[in-house]
Amino acid sequence: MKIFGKTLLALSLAGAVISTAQASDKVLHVYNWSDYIAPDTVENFTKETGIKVVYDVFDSNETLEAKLLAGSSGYDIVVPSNNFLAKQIKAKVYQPLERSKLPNWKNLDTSLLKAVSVSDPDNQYAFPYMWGTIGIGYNVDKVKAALGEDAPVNSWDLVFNPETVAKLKGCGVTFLDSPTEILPAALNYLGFKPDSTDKAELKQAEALFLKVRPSISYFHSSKYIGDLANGNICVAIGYSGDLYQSKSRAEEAKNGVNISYSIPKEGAGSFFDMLAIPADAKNVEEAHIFLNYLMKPEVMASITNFVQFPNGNAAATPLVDDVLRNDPGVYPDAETMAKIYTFPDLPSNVQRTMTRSWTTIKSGR
Ligand code: N2P
Repeated sequence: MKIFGKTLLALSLAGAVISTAQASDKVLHVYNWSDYIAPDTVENFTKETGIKVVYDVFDSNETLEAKLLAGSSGYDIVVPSNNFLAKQIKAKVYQPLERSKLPNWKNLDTSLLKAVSVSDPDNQYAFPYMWGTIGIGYNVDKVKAALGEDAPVNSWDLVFNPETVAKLKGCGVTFLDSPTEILPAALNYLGFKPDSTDKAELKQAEALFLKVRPSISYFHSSKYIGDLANGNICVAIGYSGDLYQSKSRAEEAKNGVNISYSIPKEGAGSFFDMLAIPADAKNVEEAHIFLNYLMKPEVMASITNFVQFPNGNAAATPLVDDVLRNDPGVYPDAETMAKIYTFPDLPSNVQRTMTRSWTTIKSGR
């Protein structure tokens, strides 16, 4: 009996070793936006599940889309924005999610799910990870020094009024390198609908950009976080949480750089980034385990607390730091919400027109 017991123990130990070895063979390839996860999320996931994660980053929907459309991206999880989703679903680049493997789905924000179902009926292929606004991040002291106490930091005048932005040229003004998110801001500033697809109106948005182009240092969608924090630039049109991260980095560095974020009074765009599994993913089981892990309220709240973007998980909200929850720049209140617009689904021909215009804008002629 004793021997039998020992044998059993030995057998089960061997079993344990084998299953750990198997677990550590499991791998998952994640392709997410840069600066969009907490520093310990992936490590904690691996500790809990034994699944190794190969984690790559991008900073534009266009980059992600090119990889997905080319096929064999090698990724098991990707994070497209909602306005790119409908077209990509039609192009069959995603596979339907298996809800039975996602018991934590119940934690998601149902009104947000409904809103994004415009691009993905019944939320078959994707669900919201994080969202945010596109507004103005600025160095409070440098902007004041250049434009005085009345600097229009709450208005797109700051960057679209040629005389105003010219005075900021010396300290550095940057924009996201994102035609589909930035051209709408110019359209909106000109009094057109931000989702206008009218060629003549888009031409006027391009003309506006060409006027302010000499005052713009660069177009890039992630570099500004560090540059604003270090004082290398003074105004960045960027993603809300990224600009808050820039502010946090400056505070941690104690370098005297004081950064603020504003959602301009004329209105601002909002984006919704969606978690999805490519149709040709190799590690579908692991992908579902990762998605379900991300839907845990405590996991999602810890990500929001670090990246400072609101998330799509209703159950996580009470766990988010009060300072963030009460900051309308992070979690827009009703008044702020009223001036926020969304980016609609993007037909390929409109996207092409915008991309062409963007090339002209960036080259400045
Ligand atoms: C993350 C940037 C937010 C993603 N760093 C914009 N879709």
